[in-house]
Amino acid sequence: MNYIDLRSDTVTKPTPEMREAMAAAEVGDDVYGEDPTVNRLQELSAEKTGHEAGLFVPTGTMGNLSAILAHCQRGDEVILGKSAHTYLYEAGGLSVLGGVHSCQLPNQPDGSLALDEIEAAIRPDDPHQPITRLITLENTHNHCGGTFQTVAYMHNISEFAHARGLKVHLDGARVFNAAAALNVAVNKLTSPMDSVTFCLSKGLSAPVGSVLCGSKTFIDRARRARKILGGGMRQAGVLAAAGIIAIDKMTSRLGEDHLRARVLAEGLTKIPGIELDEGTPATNMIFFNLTDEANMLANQLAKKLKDIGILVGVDGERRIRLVTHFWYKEDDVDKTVNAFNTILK
Ligand code: TLP
Repeated sequence: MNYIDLRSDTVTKPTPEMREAMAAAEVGDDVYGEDPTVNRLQELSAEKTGHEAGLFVPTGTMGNLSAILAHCQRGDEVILGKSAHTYLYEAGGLSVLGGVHSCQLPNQPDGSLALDEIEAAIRPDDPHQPITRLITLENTHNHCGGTFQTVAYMHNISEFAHARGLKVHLDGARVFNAAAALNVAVNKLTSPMDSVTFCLSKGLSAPVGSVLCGSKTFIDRARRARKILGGGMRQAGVLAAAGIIAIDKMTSRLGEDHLRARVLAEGLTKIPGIELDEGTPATNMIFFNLTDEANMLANQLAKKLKDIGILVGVDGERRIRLVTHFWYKEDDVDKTVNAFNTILK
């Protein structure tokens, strides 16, 4: 069956143009720094995000972990959100492999961390306690609903952190979605950060890869961390070629995914048993709960939808996540609303 797949934007397959570029890519051994296509992707990424250097990594998870390992020593502490992807869904890599402690603060509804709560969490100079070293943010914020934080916030937190001798890393897996929602160049959000990871393989449709950006000295340390994690790739230019197209051609169209999410959400509001989160969708994610009226749980609904060709993300007993992306087309919106209607009415 040809499924309409709303489970995630990670399901996006490469575009025909990407496949052509991958086949034609000039390659070399990237561990020797000799892959011209990887080098081009890294330079382009650094330029876009307003940083000195970039590092191509296989996944967002490895980008975030390489960043944490490059910023922190064993026994250091990272302040991050309770709902952060790095805290919830990266298998605790920072503690498992880095010996880095985490301090989790509640996320605000837009995914941000409150500065007064960060202030209160910063450790005193005391040998009983870990050393606060890094703040990690997420923008857009996945678990908070694909919400975005503003340019002013990114500047404020960076100034706040630097005044206290701390660094800030951004998990910007979908930071181009945040930039599209705010209608600003992405560097407005990323340049105040000490480092940023963004993903090529989510809404931007590349098959594999993320890029970590920061200063030259930071990226030198992160390259060593990537090697430790087994992420030193060889002729990775075949992948980077798709990444270059992801940045050049796919970032400017993300607003379409946001619009499609809004139209889909409007259709869903009228269906009994569906209670959309307030303000959803902020970008390309729709979150909702099933009420008693639905008379079924999220996994039961997901199974029924699958039987008629629609895949959705189950995010809790009664909670569903839908993510729009390049391969979710205009026609699919009506088909999706009709499918929900058929099952829930
Ligand atoms: N998110 C995936 C799942 O892991 C939940 C998804 O379907 O949304 N940061 C953020 C904010 C992410 O959403 C993800 C992936 C990552 C990092 C990790 O990226 P990968 O999967 O490339 O390691």
